[in-house]
Amino acid sequence: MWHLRLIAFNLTNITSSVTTTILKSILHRLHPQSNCRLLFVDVTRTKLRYMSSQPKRFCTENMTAKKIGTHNGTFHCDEVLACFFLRQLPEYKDAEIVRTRDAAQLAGCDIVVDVGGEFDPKRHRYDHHQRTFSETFNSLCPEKPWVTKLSSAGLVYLHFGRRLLAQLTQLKEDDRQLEVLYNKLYENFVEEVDAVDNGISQYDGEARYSLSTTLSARVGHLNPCWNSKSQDTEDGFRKALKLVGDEFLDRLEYYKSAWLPARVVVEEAVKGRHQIDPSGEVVLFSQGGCPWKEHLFALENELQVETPIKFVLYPDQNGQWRVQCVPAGLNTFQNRLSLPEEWRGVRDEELSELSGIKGCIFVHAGGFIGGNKTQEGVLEMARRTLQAAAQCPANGSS
Ligand SMILES: *[C@@H]1O[C@H](CO)[C@@H](O)[C@H](O)[C@H]1NC(C)=O
Ligand SMILES: *[C@@H]1O[C@H](CO)[C@@H](O)[C@H](O)[C@H]1NC(C)=O
Ligand SMILES: CC(=O)N[C@H]1CO[C@H](CO)[C@@H](O)[C@@H]1O
Repeated sequence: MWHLRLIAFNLTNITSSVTTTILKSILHRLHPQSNCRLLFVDVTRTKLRYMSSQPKRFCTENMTAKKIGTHNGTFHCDEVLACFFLRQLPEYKDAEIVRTRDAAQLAGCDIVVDVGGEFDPKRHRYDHHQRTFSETFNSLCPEKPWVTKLSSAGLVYLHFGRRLLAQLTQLKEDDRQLEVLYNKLYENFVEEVDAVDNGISQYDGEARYSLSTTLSARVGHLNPCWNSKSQDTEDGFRKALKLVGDEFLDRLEYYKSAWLPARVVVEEAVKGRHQIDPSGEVVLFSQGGCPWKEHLFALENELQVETPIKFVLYPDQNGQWRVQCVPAGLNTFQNRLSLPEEWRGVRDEELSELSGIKGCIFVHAGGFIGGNKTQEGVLEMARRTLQAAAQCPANGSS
């Protein structure tokens, strides 16, 4: 379906409802299925520029900048982020941000976020405050796992995020890498904004300490204080737009140029794991220091790895080798299989004697990481741990 936009000039003498009817019928005849929207230019303002040389005509070009509507008064991270996202798209690049609660002004906006009491993507209305609204990413896109109620930031991200990222990264919209980034930036940037705006706690119970430097908190601080002389929010809103924009772009840059390339390293290691050890429970990265945990969990799922991987081996900054245990989950210190209890906290010769593996350097007291001077050494440490666990299955995570 195509959108045809008509701009009518010089209509001051005709009442707008009559004009609307006439224009709609013309449009309908031009294309019966068209999704017609009429935009009237404020003739009193544009007269001088357009009227003198070009009297009475219909024009199918958008001669006015687009308008993004959002509420005025105190601003929050969600609508600031939503406005930033929209402004990255070609069609809203130079859009004016109209901050108001006036229904008539909002009706004249091309897109409205965080105000208006409506969620209707077809008409580009993205509010989440109405009682009837309970959408989450998962409810709108069942293939995605996130069940946090959406704010205007998440709503706009959900509908425009892929195009936004394609625009900012030059990746194609159907590129698998773009989808990975799309997921990552929802999970590690936008979801937090959605949750804070909707008043959803991270966990039950009382927090041990307060987090007062989140992006949402910092945006909040850009509002005028309750007792400031000026309650004007325009300047603060502009600062907030820059703050959230810079931070989003910075994060995107990191995920694109550092985090995503690590995925390639992990994927190769997972695919080649049987060449390291026939068990398939040990992977080796030829280069250390890359963020591997999340990728490993994601790739085990994607590549349908049946026996969970227990150890990763990689060189450290001194050219020695590390054996590190794969944790039981992303946010836990438990391991799928820890290095043997009797090796923990023991170093060098003593450890080599104890383990019967030459060149051992250390095993951390927590049992989650160890070192040997060579690749063969750390592999041997992993193998011995696997063998011990096979003989005594209870020696699992700790
Ligand atoms: C918001 O805008 C409306 C009209 O658009 C105005 O009446 C109201 O005073 C404004 N509120 C604040 C807090 O600026
Ligand atoms: C119409 O809108 C598009 C997208 O926002 C913009 O690139 C183009 O310059 C506009 N055309 C005119 C004549 O303003
Ligand atoms: C440098 C060094 O001695 N590395 C040792 C690490 O462990 C392996 C496996 O036992 C030994 O062969 C290496 O000599």
